[in-house]
Amino acid sequence: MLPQLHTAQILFSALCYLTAAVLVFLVVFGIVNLFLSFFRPTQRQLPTVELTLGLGKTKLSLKDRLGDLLRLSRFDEVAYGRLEEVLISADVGVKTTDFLLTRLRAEEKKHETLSLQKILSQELLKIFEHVADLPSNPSSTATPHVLMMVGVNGVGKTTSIAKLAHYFQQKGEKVLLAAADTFRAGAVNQLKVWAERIGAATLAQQEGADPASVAFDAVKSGEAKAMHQVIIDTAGRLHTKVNLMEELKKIHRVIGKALPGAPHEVWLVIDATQGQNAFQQARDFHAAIGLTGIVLTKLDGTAKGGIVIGIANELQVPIRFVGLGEKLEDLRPFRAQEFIEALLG
Ligand SMILES: Nc1nc2c(ncn2[C@@H]2O[C@H](COP(=O)(O)OP(=O)(O)O)[C@@H](O)[C@H]2O)c(=O)[nH]1
Ligand SMILES: [Mg+2]
Repeated sequence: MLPQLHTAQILFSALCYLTAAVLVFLVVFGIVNLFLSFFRPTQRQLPTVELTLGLGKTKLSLKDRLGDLLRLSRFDEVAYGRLEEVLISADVGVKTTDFLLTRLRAEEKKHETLSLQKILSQELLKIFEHVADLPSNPSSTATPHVLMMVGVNGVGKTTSIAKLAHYFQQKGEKVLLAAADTFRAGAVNQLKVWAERIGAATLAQQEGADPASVAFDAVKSGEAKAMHQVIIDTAGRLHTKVNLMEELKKIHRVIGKALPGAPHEVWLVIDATQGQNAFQQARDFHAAIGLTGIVLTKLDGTAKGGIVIGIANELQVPIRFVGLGEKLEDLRPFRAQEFIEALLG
């Protein structure tokens, strides 16, 4: 009886000590955490796995359509035929599909054991890396850094501008938005509402004002107020209308008069769901005013993201941001590696 009681007492005391130790640990952990929280930056950082997560929401995938082909390291003509079909159906474009197939045939001979998935990933990465460093960079040191956004109607220029402004503000930059879409009724107001929501400055004149004059004033104001970024919204215009493209060239010239060297970037916004038509827009805008970047929106609404491969390869214009939805956080910097992983799994 006695030894049993003794064991029970020992077990009970051990349990008490253990509970006390856990409690002490929790209290100390809580205090240390509270203390450390005073030193953590309050500014919210964008998550680094952003694009992977975002693309996870899309249907964007060549993997499903290529299936077992991706694992092969030797192909016959039937396999090449299937690959060609899949690349073209994903909006990669005929020219770039031909280019990729030629590259794959050459690489396949060189590497006996590499799978199609590996070789295709490498070739796609080469295309994106080649253009990534060509034009000036968004983190250019010019102050203010002037970014002009162009594109056809409804592709997502204005909303992308708001998302971009939000992105720059998250990095601690001061942003001024210029309402140079003075043509469409309600466009000035749409930009103002967005600016208010995210706490960015705006420069606007009345509807119908000369867009070049709005852009000029915005750049001057951005300079006077020591803004980091001046982002210029422009009216949507058909790439086939010569007079509208001339107006865009005028805005571009006038911005250069307000600040020599500006605009530092001209980004075309294209809608991924428009497929080859978006490619044609990129070609025409690039020829007319010289693009330094592409923003690809509505990737959440299509499985055909291949358009950016053709644009990077044939027009040599880098892809800067991708839009994956309508929320502020849904515009993410384009990262080639992650994009390719989302495509090929
Ligand atoms: N699903 C989705 N919708 C978008 C995206 N980007 C923009 N939109 C929507 O596209 C519509 C047109 O956008 P807007 O910025 O006014 O186009 P703009 O005429 O080029 O200025 C709006 O309803 C936006 O919310 C995106 O990445 N995904
Ligand atoms: Mg707009």
